[in-house]
Amino acid sequence: YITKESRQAYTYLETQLKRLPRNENVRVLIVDDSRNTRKLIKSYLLRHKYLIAEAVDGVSALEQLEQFDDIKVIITDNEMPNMNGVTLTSKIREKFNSEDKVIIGISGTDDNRVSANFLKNGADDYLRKPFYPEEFYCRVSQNLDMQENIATIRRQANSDYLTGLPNRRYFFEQANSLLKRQKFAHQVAMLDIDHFKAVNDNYGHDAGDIVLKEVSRLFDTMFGKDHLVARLGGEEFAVLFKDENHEDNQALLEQFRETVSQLQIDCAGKTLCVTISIGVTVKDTQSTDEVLKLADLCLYQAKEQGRNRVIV
Ligand code: GH3
Ligand code: MG
Ligand code: MG
Ligand code: MG
Ligand code: MG
Repeated sequence: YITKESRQAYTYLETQLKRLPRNENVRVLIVDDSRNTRKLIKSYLLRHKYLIAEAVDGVSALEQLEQFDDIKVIITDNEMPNMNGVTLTSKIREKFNSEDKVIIGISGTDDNRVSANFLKNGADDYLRKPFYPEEFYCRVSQNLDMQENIATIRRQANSDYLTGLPNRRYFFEQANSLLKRQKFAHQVAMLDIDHFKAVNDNYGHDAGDIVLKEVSRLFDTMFGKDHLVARLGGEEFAVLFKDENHEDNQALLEQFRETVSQLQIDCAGKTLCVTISIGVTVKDTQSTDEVLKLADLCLYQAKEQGRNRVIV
């Protein structure tokens, strides 16, 4: 027999659960040698639709992390056979920072040094057993919020607002580290839309923005998956090729140039056409600046020779 109140309470719970759809993709690893503690934490988490993985000690926790790459949170006890929680925490931190994996230490001890040890070794938070479910949920979801906020800020810092492409900052950061450990001479191309100022002058800045977005989308589709691409600024783009197939890449750039020249871009009832010039260089160097300068020299020649062409 279901009372009106219990039905209301149930409906309320259902709505609460529906408001937490994010949890459905978040896997939490519960590490504790006590079967009862694991069971309790698991019941809390399942109620909020988290995915679960379990481990009985630090060693099996590391195995679970290998097996499930969707684990975002690790809740770990300290005192366990084989490997304790503090050691597990420091081992996880050798590979992953808080952006990748949130670690929450738990322990039944009233020794304050345990919480200090957890935090010193890279845990994000600590909970004393036994804990109230409300506090438990808050700690887990607040740490996840933090993780998500950092990811958002990082995404924003690395991408260009107008086109969504990686920005100059990201390009230099990635190119620097790629060129530092390069095993072969990388090919780099600079691209610049021809007479772009005229697009703005003739059709307005908004039309210019639409052209930039359209060209960027095509650029990203053709090169973004396999190579490092960016909008360096204005109507200038760059791609650093991650493979050694120089001739194939050149052919791809030629194909891109051709496709851009055939684009019919729809801007408030008008159809716009643009062309793009491309400079390509191959240089065994560790300096992103230097390789871009060389590509820019080729780009300059492409402009000099009449635009809408690829110069190597
Ligand atoms: P060239 O063929 O020699 O490259 O000529 P250009 O007109 O493309 O080159 P120029 O450097 O003279 O002009 C680039 C223009 O790009 C000027 C600037 O107003 C415009 N621009 C830069 N960023 C943006 C943007 O985000 N949106 C729009 N609409 N225009 C932009
Ligand atoms: Mg224990
Ligand atoms: Mg330019
Ligand atoms: Mg220019
Ligand atoms: Mg230009």
